Amino acid sequence: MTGPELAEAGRLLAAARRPVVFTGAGMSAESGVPTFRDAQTGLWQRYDPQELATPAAFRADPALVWGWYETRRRGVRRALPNPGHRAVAAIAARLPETVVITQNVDDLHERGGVPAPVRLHGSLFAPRCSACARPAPLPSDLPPSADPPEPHDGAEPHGGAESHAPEAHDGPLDPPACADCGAPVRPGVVWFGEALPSAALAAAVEAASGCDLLLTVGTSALVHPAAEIPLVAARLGAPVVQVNPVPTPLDAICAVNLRGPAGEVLPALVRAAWPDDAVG
Ligand code: BJW
Ligand code: ZN
Repeated sequence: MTGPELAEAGRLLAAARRPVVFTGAGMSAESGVPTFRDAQTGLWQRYDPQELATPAAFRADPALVWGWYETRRRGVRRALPNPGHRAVAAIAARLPETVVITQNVDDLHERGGVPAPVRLHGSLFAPRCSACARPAPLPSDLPPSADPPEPHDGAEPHGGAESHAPEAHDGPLDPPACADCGAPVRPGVVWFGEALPSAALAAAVEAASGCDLLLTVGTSALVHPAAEIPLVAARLGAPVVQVNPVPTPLDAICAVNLRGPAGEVLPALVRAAWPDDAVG
């Protein structure tokens, strides 16, 4: 990231009235939540998505899949929003028509100050029946070995370098049974081959169609249809600014590529847009 690129992105953000912030796993990487496709640390380097993130995988071995997601959910519970999440909240506070669209299944945007992001791929915190779709309660986070989240005073919001990756995979765990029909409860996320929630997808397309800036953060832009959201905005003339340490397929359509980690670049971008504000 160079000074002129940051300054140009800051100008675009300061001029925007209806920005969309579109986020992927890299948004939460500095909170210690692993991405999917990064070399060394990505989940798909260690786990086969076909065995864990498809409807067929759940049918074949519900305990394997449920246990893996429970381990990840507990990891996310221990993670904290990082300065990038706070910067997104600062943008939304400054520009009330901001729409935050996330592919992430964690709750770090909410805890970072964005109460209702548009969720394209569901949530780790919204399990439902695999047969009748009735929402199911979250399992208790006990046993007592689970560390409680650190109290957070807002002064040092970084989740820290500590990884909350499912290193110590707790192993298979039978899912609870639905209180209505008795079928196994499943994670409330979108697996490969499943349709995205139609209301969320429609809201995302509408926001991207009407935005005057799209800021894409921490996504490899390889998974469809979510990856088409920045393309919709670009096609209709909105500038696209990308925050990512490495190139992605979106580079070519971006007005500005800010190469760097979200937790550093986004606060710098907010400062560049509104130098007189005490944010970031
Ligand atoms: C940092 C950073 C830092 C690191 N700061 N940045 C068109 C073409 C080809 C294929 C398809 C197509 N249309 C559909 C498909 C099939 C498939 C698909 O896209 N496959 C491709 C992978 C080839 N799509 C689907 O199956 C979708 N469903 C569908 O199309 O249904 C059709 C249908 C219609 C009607 C009825 C029925 C069916 C569903 C996709 C669901 C994706 N689910 C997952 C798992 C969610 C649950 C879970 O968490 O386990 O969603 S997969 C995974 O990928 C997860 C993510 O949300 C998603 C995107 O990943 P993301 O966020 O981009 O992460 P990474 O790891 O890929 O990238 C991280 C980035 O961060 C990198 O660029 C880093 O450099 C960067 N980074 N540190 C900033 N500090
Ligand atoms: Zn049921």
